[in-house]
Amino acid sequence: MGTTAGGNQDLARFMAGLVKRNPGETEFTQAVQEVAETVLPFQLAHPEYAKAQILQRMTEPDRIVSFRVTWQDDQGNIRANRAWRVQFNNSIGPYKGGLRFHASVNQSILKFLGFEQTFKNALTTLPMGGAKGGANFNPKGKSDDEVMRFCQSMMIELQRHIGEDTDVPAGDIGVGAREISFLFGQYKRLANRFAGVMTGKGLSFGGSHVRTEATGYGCIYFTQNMLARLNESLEGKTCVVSGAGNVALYTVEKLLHLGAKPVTMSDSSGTIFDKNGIDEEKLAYLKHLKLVTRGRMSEYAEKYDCEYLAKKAPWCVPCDAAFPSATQNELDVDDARELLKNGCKVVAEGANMPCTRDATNAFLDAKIAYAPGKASNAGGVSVSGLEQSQNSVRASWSREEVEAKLERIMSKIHDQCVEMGEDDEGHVDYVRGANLAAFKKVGGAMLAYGAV
Ligand code: NDP
Ligand code: 2IT
Repeated sequence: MGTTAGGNQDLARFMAGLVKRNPGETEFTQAVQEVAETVLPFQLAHPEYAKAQILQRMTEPDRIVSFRVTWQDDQGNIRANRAWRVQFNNSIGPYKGGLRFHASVNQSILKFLGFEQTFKNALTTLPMGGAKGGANFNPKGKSDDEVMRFCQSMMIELQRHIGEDTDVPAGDIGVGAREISFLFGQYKRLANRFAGVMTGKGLSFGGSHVRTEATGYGCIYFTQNMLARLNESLEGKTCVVSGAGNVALYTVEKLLHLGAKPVTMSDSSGTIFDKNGIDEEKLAYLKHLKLVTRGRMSEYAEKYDCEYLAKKAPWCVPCDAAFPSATQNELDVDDARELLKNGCKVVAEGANMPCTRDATNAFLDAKIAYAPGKASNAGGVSVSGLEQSQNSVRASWSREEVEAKLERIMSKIHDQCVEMGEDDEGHVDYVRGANLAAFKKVGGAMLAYGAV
């Protein structure tokens, strides 16, 4: 928020330099712009940060490893994909962040995700730096054997760059329990050591209870915290959720625990709108559909005879609360206006940067309870951090213990946002709060290290 003419000029200059250094990287530029709008004025008002060029340094990854992954498909054809690990910032702990497998993956997307991850991880209160990786490999329609061969080939290179005190990857879009198992099994074989170098592992080989559920559950815990400040709750609220993957499924599950009424979910082909609400039995069907048979949401619409909005997102459905949980830029300014017009009062991002910049601004201007992903979806990486702790001391904490810790962490993330984002009238700008709290933490460590 460059409130002065001078502030706006500084921001414009800063962004022009960034765009020039990162040509064509629109997602990365977008993520930095959102942070710079709040953080640059803060840096300029604090000469020690300005002198040390903290924001400038934080927008340049420590390193990017880019490599080819060659594998063989079931027909015997040789296939080649491009993969990356973006190690963004390890000022407050080893690099940490997921791996994404999707046809759209490129360096710009992984840089935006690694940059955001640095801020998110700082908010968790756990000692984790920020990173992201992945490949332009499309797992859709591939057999288990093909996915296994791809993962094993990818790890041949990735294993050189990761380690429990160096960089600890996990899952993201297209990388779930199956992929993590193939990747970790290959690491263990290549390195001849069993160590906590990845999170999201199976329970019998070093995984943590509640990691699978953590992002969705955490997003709803965060929402509960926002609503509690307003003397409100989720009970009885109509909720729209996008996506049908790991984050969306457990967002719906926690909404049901709290007596809310989720009415939509979606995939890249369309949205199901179930007026009667997605209940526990329908959710069990969905988990099987998405995680076992890897089917499409249209199958749900047929089975339960509900409305199917082909090629559409859920944002036209009237609701009290919205949880975008699929992918970046899935909700634009027209969608935001429609949600607001229909009375939506709460938006919590399960995905990373699902709202375009204009959509975010529409929510901020309307002063609804709006949580940016780096705060509200931090539950996943938080339980990853707890998995790392358990691996370090070779312990396995109970489900109750991990869930209680997750709930406490989400509450602490919320409180940091309030501390840095509350205005004189008591309204909280969670974007501002999250950006400033994280910047102070990571930037403070960088200041202490001097010019390195
Ligand atoms: P999954 O792969 O489990 O599910 C992704 C879902 O989003 C699928 O339903 C998919 O539909 C849909 N989707 C993906 N890309 C697109 C697209 N381009 N257009 C429309 N729909 C799309 O991923 P996750 O649930 O793990 O991740 C969802 C979001 O949450 C991502 O932004 C991720 O970065 C973020 N996140 C994930 C965390 C985690 O722990 N897993 C933690 C924090 C954030 P389809 O099957 O048709 O592709
Ligand atoms: O975006 C994210 O926070 C994740 N995909 C989870 C990262 C992790 O290391 O658990």
